[in-house]
Amino acid sequence: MPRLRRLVWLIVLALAACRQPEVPLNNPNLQIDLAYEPREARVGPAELLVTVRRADGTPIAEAVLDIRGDMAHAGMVPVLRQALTDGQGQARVPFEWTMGGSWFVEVIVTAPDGEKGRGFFELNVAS
Ligand SMILES: [Cu+2]
Repeated sequence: MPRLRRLVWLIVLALAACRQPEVPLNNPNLQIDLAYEPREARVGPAELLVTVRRADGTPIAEAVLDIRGDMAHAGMVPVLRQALTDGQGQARVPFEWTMGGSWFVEVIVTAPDGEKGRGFFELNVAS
């Protein structure tokens, strides 16, 4: 029995080590906005417009964006993109809605000073 318990602990520790540290949702220091074109999302190519600002509205340039678009149901291949914000704190990111239905877009932002924030957006994509 002690040996089994030790094995279980090792597995628990290994899983904990693998998990990425949770990035805070809606960090007030990193205001993340998402818009997209076409403005009425439908299946096909699209463009995401991500804007990142400080709480006082100052744009954050050269922030790294890790973007993941996925659907509410299981089994989809997520649409992953990386981008960097410009001097206006904006990035235009070529994207694609690969299926109609309920989507979410998660944007993890890493500012140049290392601060992180996460934005989470839900939308419906027409077929
Ligand atoms: Cu789907």
